[in-house]
Amino acid sequence: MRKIKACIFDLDGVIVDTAKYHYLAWKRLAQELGFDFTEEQNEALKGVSRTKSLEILLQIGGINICDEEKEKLAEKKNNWYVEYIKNMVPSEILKGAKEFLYELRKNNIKIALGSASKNSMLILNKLELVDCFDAIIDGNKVKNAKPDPEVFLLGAKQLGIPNNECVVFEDSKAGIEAALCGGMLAVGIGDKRVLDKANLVISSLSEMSMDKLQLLK
Ligand code: B16
Ligand code: MG
Repeated sequence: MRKIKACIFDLDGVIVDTAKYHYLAWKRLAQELGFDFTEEQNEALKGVSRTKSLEILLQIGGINICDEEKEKLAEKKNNWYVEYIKNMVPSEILKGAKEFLYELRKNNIKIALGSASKNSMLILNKLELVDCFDAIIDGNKVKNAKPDPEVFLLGAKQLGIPNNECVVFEDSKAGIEAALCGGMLAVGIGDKRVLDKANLVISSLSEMSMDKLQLLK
């Protein structure tokens, strides 16, 4: 049986729910552009890069603009989003996340962040979680978005652990695909029907333990 030596965590939807702040900022942008953007439509943006999220939003609004304009809009959205997340507090950490991170640390399991967000440092600082991670890989360090495995491969490399001894925790379908494609085990957080390819699906990190981790296959 393989022994798990490292865990790599997605941020949004696994450690914290920043999706609600992304939604507020995208909705504000949509309204400024003259159309509505529902919470249901926001589902398609989870785990997706900022640029790709804007493409989806513009498609919903039937808006066609040049790349330069797109860049301006993405920046505008991000400025609003940063304003919202500046007020985040540690009590917003999702159920069981901090406890599981501590348990891993106690058991000498290496820990990395593998997130698409370019704002991950700001978020981890607000949540007072920076010291929990041995490596932080985010949207500033990778070229290819999930389902490409780049973010997780870089995490494993930085931790110095072989890919097949790493477990990825993800809430998005694309993230699960990325982990499996990188030769890692994947634990889905959310709906079993959506994350059906994962090796295990749980509803929050409070369901995880060292025993469950080592029994994964
Ligand atoms: P930013 P994750 C992702 O974070 C979010 O789920 C996604 O909605 C967002 O568009 C993406 O980060 C980029 O975020 O605009 O802050 O760079 O789930 O990969 O932790
Ligand atoms: Mg996520």
